[in-house]
Amino acid sequence: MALHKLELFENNIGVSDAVLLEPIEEEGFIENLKKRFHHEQIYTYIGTVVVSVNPYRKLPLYTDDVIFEYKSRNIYELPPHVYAIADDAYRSMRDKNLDQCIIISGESGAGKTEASKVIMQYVAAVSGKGQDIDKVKEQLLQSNPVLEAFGNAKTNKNDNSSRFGKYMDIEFDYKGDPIGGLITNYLHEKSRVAVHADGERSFHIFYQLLIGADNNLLQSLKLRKNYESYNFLKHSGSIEVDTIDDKQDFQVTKRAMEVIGFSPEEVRGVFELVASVLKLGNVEFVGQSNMDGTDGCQLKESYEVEEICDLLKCQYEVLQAALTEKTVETRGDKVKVGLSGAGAAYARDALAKAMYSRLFSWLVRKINDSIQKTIMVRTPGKKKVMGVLDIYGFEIFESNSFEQFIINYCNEKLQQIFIELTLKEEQEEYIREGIEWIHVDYFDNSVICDLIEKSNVGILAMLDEECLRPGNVTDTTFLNKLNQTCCEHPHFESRGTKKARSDKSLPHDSFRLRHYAGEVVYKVDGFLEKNNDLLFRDLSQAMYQCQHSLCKDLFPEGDPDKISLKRPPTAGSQFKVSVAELMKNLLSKNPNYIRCIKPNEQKRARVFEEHLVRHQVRYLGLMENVRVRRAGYAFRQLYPQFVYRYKMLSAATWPNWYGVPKDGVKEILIAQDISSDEYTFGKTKLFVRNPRTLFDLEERRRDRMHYLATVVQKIYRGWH
Ligand code: AOV
Ligand code: MG
Repeated sequence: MALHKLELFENNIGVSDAVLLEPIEEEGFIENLKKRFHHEQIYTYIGTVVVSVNPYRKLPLYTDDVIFEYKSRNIYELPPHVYAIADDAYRSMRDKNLDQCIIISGESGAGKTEASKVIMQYVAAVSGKGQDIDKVKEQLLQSNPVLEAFGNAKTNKNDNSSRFGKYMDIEFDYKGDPIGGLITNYLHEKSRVAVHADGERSFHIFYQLLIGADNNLLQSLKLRKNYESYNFLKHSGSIEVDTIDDKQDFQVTKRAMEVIGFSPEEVRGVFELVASVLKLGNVEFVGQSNMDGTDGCQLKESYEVEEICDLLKCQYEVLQAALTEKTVETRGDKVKVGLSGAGAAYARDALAKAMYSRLFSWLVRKINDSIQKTIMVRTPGKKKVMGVLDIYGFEIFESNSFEQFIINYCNEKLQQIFIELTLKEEQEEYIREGIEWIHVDYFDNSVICDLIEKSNVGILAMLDEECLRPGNVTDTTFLNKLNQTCCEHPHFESRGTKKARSDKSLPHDSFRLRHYAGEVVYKVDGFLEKNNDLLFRDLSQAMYQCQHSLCKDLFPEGDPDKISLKRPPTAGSQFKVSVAELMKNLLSKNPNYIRCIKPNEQKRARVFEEHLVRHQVRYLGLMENVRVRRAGYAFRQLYPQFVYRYKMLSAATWPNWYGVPKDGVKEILIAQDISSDEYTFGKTKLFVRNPRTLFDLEERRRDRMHYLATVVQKIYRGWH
């Protein structure tokens, strides 16, 4: 068996495992990634972690032949690849009965979603065949285009940016054949429905539908082909995107929905809702002052609402009233109060956002149900599971709001388990092998996680408290509260605290968190509203009254028989609960990591900007990862494999060693006069302290092979 990493070193295209770098310094690490990147080697290991640098071009790395090569091969036999990790995880799951998870992290545009698709492609290709199994595979693969159409959008960082977090469990039977899957989605960025930054777009499906649907469908949905007709789309100034073919993608989305098992009525129902969201954006109001001095408003024009009512099978009067008035309960009496023009516009956007994000969650549920139905016919038994996590990466924008706060909190938690698990895994290996564990210093980010999530005193708790407190609460009162509670915290800064009072780089309406990945300034504007996430009851009731097949499912709280006086949980606390569940789930599995890096901001091929990569290497904690992995011993190998590779270096082991492998290893080390400080014997593996020792051994092996080849040649010539 070849030790590929050393061969790569010889070929001078960098080392394929950064653990073998000597010395271990950031500069050398980045240089190595760069060298490899320019040789089309986008993957590099740190032990068993894969670091992936986005090539921004198609490389011949994902063909059936390559899959075949990686199938059932040992992780170090071939160049680093996501396939090798997928294969390793798949085989551990199948053969050792260990549930696996693959955690993919990295910033926006670094290649997480592409990596998750590569994993699914690999698993689909190497696992078994059969009618139901193939159907499940197809459903799992086709869930991607559907979720991307409804959940991804062009942002300034990525033309196909996932605006939701996704965790997918692929379930297998005892033979390792996929028999099901379960997708969980996290925090869909619904604010994008109503607004997006310059140069960005809303979710792909809106454009796909307008440009890809035939005239019949458009007419029946009462849509015009022109994006400019829709307020929710027209402000972006970035409608056509070079890398996106909306027309073709629409066909792909539709077909994927069919393959998954959506009925034609369901597909139609989905498009009716998408069309209604677009039309809602065009509903405008004119404010008026009522005789009694109160505010009020009217629809500027009625036809958009009429069309929505046609699509959703709703009574015009009901929707019109729900959009312009709200019911207020005072001392048991219900009173209708008119909304101001601005209030109605706010309620309209809230409805559009709720409709779209609930539709997205419904799609996820529907996909899960369809896959579930396929496996019902199969024999029950204990399932084995491989989870794939593709969640939005750490985000620092010019202006950061509640969404970035939540996304970065999630990344903070992922970093926490990354450190915990890599250390734990390393420590366990040492214990298994009976070797003394050497402590490694690393930055423990629990202190930041606590600052955000701790009960009663964390930022999320403060936010909830402010949302629930009666009286005059605003984003500013929330910030004041933070200033009081967190002023001493080393990772919190705001102008309202002593330590940052004169820091002019920090605006008065913001606070700064020192995340593990860097400092982020959050503007408090909108925190309360986004956390509250309330939809006026009149609107949910109007939606529930629609005769449209999906509306009752999407707005169950609108059922007048089930009016709950309990306040729904806030967005922040819901997210905290789902993140906690996710972490528990990940911790119960054997983790595998893919750490994605973005080499430039311009999405260009062959461009590797060191400063950008350095920043990511730092915040992904990759050097810590190398150090942990190198703690004490840089390299380890199973005894039989070591003997096989180096047997020519001792007369005792050459040409064959029939004794106990560990004794063979000893023979080789003694013959080569390697100092005993340099290695230690584990139960099944040899641990080598210094990469240099290994390189020396490799060099001697090469010389010896060369010598042996010359001898053979001489003998051969002598014979002839
Ligand atoms: P992300 O998932 O990490 O960002 P993507 O996986 O969507 O990033 O990758 C962004 C783009 O980079 C893709 O659309 C491809 O054009 C290109 N790309 C990524 N990986 C590869 C690869 N292995 N080979 C070729 N091109 C690649 V975000 O979803 O924004 O955080 O929220
Ligand atoms: Mg993505």
